[in-house]
Amino acid sequence: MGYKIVVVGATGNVGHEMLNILAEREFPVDEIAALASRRSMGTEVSFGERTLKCQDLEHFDFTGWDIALFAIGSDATKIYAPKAASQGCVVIDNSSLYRYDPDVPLVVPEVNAEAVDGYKKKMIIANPNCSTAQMVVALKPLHDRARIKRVVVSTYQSVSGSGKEAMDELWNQTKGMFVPGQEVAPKVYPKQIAFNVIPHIDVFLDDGSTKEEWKMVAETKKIMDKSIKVTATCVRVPVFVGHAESINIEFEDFLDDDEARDILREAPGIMVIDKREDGGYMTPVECVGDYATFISRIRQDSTIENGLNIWCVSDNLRKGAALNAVQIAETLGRRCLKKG
Ligand code: 11C
Repeated sequence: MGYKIVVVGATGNVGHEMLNILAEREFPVDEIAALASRRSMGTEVSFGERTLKCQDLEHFDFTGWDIALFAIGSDATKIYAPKAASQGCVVIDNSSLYRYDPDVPLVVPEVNAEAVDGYKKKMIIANPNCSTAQMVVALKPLHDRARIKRVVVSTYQSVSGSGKEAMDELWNQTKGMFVPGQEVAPKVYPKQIAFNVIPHIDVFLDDGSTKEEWKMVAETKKIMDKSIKVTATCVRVPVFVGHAESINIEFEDFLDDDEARDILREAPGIMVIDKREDGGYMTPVECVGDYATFISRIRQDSTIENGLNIWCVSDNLRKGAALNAVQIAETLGRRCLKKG
C-alpha cells in the first residue's frame, strides 16, 4: 500500500523535478495528482512512463490525499497550503513562507530528519532555500566532529534558481550578443547576466545584505545549530543549473584536511571529488541530474587557528529543492505516516 501524492506547481522547474524524482526513487505512490494554475489546466506532464494532465489547483479537494509537495510562489502558497493542511493533507513546501515559523519544521533529512516529527502542529514541513540545503549537508558532519564557530560563504548560483524565464533570458541574451541588433535587455535580472556575474539575489535588506544572504544565515541556524555564525555573499552567475559555494569554516577544535576529507566521504548525501590536480574537482555542469552534494578543494585555512576551506556544488533543482522535498516525504513516511 502506498501514498496518495499531490504535486502543486507541476509545470514549473521544481515541480517537474519532483515528478521525475518521485518516479526515479520509486516512491510508493498509489495515486498521484499534478496541479497547476488554471491557465495550465490540461497541460501534460510526465511521471515516469505515465503522462498526467494538470488539474486546477483552485478547485482541488485535498481530502483523502496524504502528502502535497508544493512548488509555487509564496503568495499562492499562503492560500493553498493552509487549505490542504486543514483538509488533512501534509504539505511539504518549497517556498520561503513557513521556513522561519517556529511551529513548522525546516528539514534537510541528512541533517535533522527527526524534526519532521513536528509536522503535526501545522501539518506543514518547510523545505530550505537551495543554497542553504547543500551547505548544511556539507557542514553537519564536520560540525559533529569539531564544532563550527563561524562560516563565511560566497555562492555562485545558477539562473534556474530564478525560474524558467531567467533561463530563457540567459539563453537569449547570450545568443543576442553575437547578432547585431538582437541584443536582449535585462528583464528578470537588474543587469546583464550573459558573460557577467551579479552580486544580488532576492531583495535588499536594511543592513545592506540581501534576503538570499539572510536566508542562509537564518536557515542554517534553524536546521543545524543557532550558535553558528554565518556571513554570506550570494552571487548569480551565467550557469543554467547547479549552484556552487566557496565555504570557509572556523571550528572550535582542530580538524585537519585529511580527516575532514575522510569524514565527508562517509557522510550521507555527499560525494567527495578532491584530487589536487587539473580537473580534480567538481563544477556545476557536471552535477546536473545528480542527487549528491559534491565537495572538492578541501584544504586548511592557515590564517586562523582551526580553519578549513571547501568548495561545494549541487544541483539546485534537485538537492536544493525537489530531491530534498521527496526525501522529506520519504522520512515522513518512515517515521510518521507508515503505510501497509
Ligand atoms: C535562487 N535560491 O537561486 C534561490 C531560489 O527561497 O526558495 C529559491 C528561493 C527560495 O534564486
